[in-house]
Amino acid sequence: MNKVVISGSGLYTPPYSVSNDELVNCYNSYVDQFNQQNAAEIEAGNTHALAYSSSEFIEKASGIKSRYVMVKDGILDTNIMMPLIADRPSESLSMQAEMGIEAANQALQQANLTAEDIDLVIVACAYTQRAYPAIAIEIQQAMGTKGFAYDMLVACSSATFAIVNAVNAIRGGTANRVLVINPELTSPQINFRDRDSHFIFGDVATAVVVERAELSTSTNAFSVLSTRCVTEYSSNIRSNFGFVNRCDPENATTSDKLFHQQGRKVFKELLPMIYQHLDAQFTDEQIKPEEFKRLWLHQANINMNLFVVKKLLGDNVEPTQAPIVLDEYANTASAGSVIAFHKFNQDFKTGDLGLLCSFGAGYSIGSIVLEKC
Ligand code: CO8
Repeated sequence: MNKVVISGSGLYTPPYSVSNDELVNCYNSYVDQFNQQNAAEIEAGNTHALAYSSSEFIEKASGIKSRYVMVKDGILDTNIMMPLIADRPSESLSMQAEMGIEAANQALQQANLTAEDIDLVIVACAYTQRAYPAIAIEIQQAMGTKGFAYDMLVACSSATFAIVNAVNAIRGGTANRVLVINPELTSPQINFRDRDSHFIFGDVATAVVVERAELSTSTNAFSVLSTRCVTEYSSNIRSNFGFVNRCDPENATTSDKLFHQQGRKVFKELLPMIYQHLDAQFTDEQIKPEEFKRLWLHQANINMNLFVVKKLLGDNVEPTQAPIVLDEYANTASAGSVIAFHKFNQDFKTGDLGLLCSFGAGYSIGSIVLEKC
């Protein structure tokens, strides 16, 4: 079987940042507006008054301080509360292709490769902005990569599952060098009028090059030692957005067509799954958790990450062992663990071990053990 390495990574950070205070000010103005407009119904007990959001709650409950967005116009306008993203003509590059190419070029540069060296592109993210033609094929055309390309969606585990697909394609001989790209354009799916979730997500794009070890000339390559994926159906993180929505016009834009979740339940149900999943993988691979120099974990909630890390490594964990990026980027769906990997791997020496791990909707968990070459 071909040995496989991750030989480069890239990160595209969108141009606009939105702070918790900006978001909360807008949300609270909307609450005042709603409660005023519905005063009679609220008084009569037919409608619940909306409660204020707060930056203190957001930071304490999630660890998020700000997020990036591709388009800020509209998000902070109480009458709009969504990014105003204009339709582009079919001949123009799509927004997700544009974001993905920026990250992909960085990953190629780090891997010491050019686009023609790539024979498979996988675009993996929580949403693609259209069903077809695949964003990956659009990127293939725009960058000039060879071979074939496809899109895949597994919510927050899209990036790790796609890396596993890339590894298997190389091991099986259907590709030699794969670009895995995660253009996470989440802001159009955020319900900015929902207090429970208006603060959670941000936009970003990440990319990694996965290639046959013997072909790699990268000076910063990581050998893939072990991969593992698991899924278990749950509706606790859900969006009912889809191509059938228009067939029921009355319900086509109801709030269930945007991201929504039972955050507490997710917390309680997913954490034991993550721990059991990793424990089984480490046992099978005969690796002790303390042998990892770093855990590049999914970035949904700081308290969730602290729980996983403490369970694996004990109470005396240094912040550098499991870096947090969600304070600046918020939850970027599947890109979070790849951002952490990209930003925090330069101090690795030959033989150092790291774990890339995602967890989220589905439920889904993907984990990859990496060793610095
Ligand atoms: N401001 C002030 N108070 C608030 C707010 C707010 N914004 N929101 C809730 N509260 C209140 C609640 O009403 C509640 O009040 P009370 O006790 O009176 O009922 C109190 O604060 C506590 O509420 P919670 O119990 O809900 O608060 P938590 O401590 O559980 O924190 C979190 C909420 C942050 C949502 C937390 O539960 C969490 O992060 N859970 C993990 C969820 C998770 O990991 N989800 C993964 C989702 S991402 C994913 O899988 C990818 C999907 C695809 C991408 C989608 C792109 C859009």
